[in-house]
Amino acid sequence: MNEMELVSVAEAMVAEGKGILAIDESAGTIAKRFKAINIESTEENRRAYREMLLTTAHLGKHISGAILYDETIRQSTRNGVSFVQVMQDAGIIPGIKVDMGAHPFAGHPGEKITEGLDGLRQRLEEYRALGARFAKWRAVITIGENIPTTSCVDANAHALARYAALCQEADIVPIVEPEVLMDGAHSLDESFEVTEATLRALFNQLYEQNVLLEGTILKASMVISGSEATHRASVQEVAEATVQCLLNSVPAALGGVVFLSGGQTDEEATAHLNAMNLLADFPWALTFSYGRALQAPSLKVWGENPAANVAAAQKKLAHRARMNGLAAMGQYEESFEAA
Ligand code: 5MM
Repeated sequence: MNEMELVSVAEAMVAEGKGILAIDESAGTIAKRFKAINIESTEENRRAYREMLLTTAHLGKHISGAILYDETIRQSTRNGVSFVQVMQDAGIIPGIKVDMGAHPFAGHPGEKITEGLDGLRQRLEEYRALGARFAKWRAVITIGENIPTTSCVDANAHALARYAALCQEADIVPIVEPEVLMDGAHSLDESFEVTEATLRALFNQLYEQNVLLEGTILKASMVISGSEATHRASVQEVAEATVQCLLNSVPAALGGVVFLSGGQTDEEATAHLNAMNLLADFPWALTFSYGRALQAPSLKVWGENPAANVAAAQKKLAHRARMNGLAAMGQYEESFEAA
């Protein structure tokens, strides 16, 4: 394990004013996104869409790294330049999703366990040779009646730590993502309680399994009201609760914190990140690793006419990257959206 390299890659991933572009949708998820815009999910359409995103001019100004999917890391532009090369030329660190998805957790109705540890050591070796310098593994925690159970939280935390240790052995920075889903009618307080318990379980396991925290990035969900809650917490309440939850449960030694957007609108996700960064100085950088909240406007425009709208779609992505880059420094203002 090259500790110096792990720490320097982790630092670069959360460099000031930059965050991560999550474009690691698995085959099923990208098909769902494409269906919503009436685009068929063929390999060529997926390649063309990801080429549009990755070749956006000056993307590296606000994007430090991008998380790819197994298919995408092997793809190239129409002109034959590999996506990894495009990213390296733009100063964007290539990352890779290595989990094999969240599956029903046996004996625990309504809960999920993420799979993908079998053969992971060999897959990481291959991804490193292909150019990946960081990886991602997502666990899914659902809030509902009598869930999450401690066994679900602990089993996912254990798997996340096993994955993280294997990544570091291969000189790949692990992003650990224990997503507490926004789906449901739960309150901000319930979200706080579950997120705190999940993070505590995760960091216990990372400690138990000798994971170098300085060479690890946490991808956290914000502490937020459920999407069907009757009372939705304000931007300020979400920011304060999220920061308090992290301060309660995340060691200062960690390499950095990036957030997922989890179904928030793009502007909501930016406003929340900005409000957090206005609160105080933290032991870690707080930035973004959004999927939907970075891609949504761009995907919509591209889907209207993939052949003709490349430049217009890239403009949308560049705008959201800039807005979130500013939010990562607490310098975002709603009025910038119109500019
Ligand atoms: C881009 O979506 C990622 C992959 O999801 P699947 O494995 O379900 O296809 C997802 O892990 C994503 O990286 C995070 O959830 C963050 O994305 P959002 O849209 O929540 O910001």
